[in-house]
Amino acid sequence: PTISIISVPFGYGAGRPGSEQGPDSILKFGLVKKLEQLGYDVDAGRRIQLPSSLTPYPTTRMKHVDQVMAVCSQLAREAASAASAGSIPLMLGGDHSIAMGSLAGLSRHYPNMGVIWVDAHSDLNTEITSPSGNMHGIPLAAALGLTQLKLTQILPGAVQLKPENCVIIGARDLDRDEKTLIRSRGITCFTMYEIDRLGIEHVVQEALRIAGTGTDGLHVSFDIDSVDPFEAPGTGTPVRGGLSYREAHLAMELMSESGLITSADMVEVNPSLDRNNQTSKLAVELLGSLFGSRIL
Ligand code: DIR
Ligand code: MN
Ligand code: MN
Ligand code: MN
Repeated sequence: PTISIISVPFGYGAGRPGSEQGPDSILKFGLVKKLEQLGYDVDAGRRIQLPSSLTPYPTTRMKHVDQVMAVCSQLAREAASAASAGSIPLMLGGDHSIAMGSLAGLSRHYPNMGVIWVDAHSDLNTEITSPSGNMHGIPLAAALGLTQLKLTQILPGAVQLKPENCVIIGARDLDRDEKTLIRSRGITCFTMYEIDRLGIEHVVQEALRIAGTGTDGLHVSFDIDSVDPFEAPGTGTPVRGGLSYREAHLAMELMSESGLITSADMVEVNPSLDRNNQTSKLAVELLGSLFGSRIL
């Protein structure tokens, strides 16, 4: 099998700079070699070009919305083309706003896709409810068709996610309107409370059942801030009480063993906030587990 790595060096969807350095850092710490050792053909040459209109000063309440749209449109085309070529698209962020591009593109190939969203946050704000104006807080809402911004504006022919095919894992910092939305739309959300009580194995198996049954593809969108800041300090919005090192790996190992995963994002790695490149190295290891690396 082939993995197509798509680098998306864009960080203006986050509140602070640095995640645009994520892709190069993850690649520098050996992702391609690791995936090749696991037996994949790796196509690592795809890189999204940034819009020339990039200015660090936001001009709208939702910050840098035009730039996010431009990056996501390009990414959507790359992801769609990689998926139709039969390979596994792996998007390296960048901040989490880029997932709107991933999902727009992938949904054209997998119109009934499931998504497992591993994140400290639920990314279910809208242009109306967002307290920060940061675009990385809205991608899951956008994919579900709950924002003014629609996936079809990113890529014609894109298909919205169905709430019953979407599962959040690792949440522990939800805004008020996000909580309301999770309840009203019936989105499955395994917060850290459920992980503590049920165990990560049970939670991930349930997530695979919910998002992987009756769907035609399964995308993992992995925000590195899902992992506890003790292990993953290099991220823009760290929240205490996250996944342990082994919980994160076991989640990836179980998703790998399911054989259901057809694409993934690894986002919010911010090398400028990291300690000894610990977070970039963790991202490489976790992607190894997602694509078949085993202890024994
Ligand atoms: C917050 C933070 N809910 C917002 N979101 C983050 O800005 O909408 N997502 N950091 O990863
Ligand atoms: Mn996120
Ligand atoms: Mn997050
Ligand atoms: Mn059960």
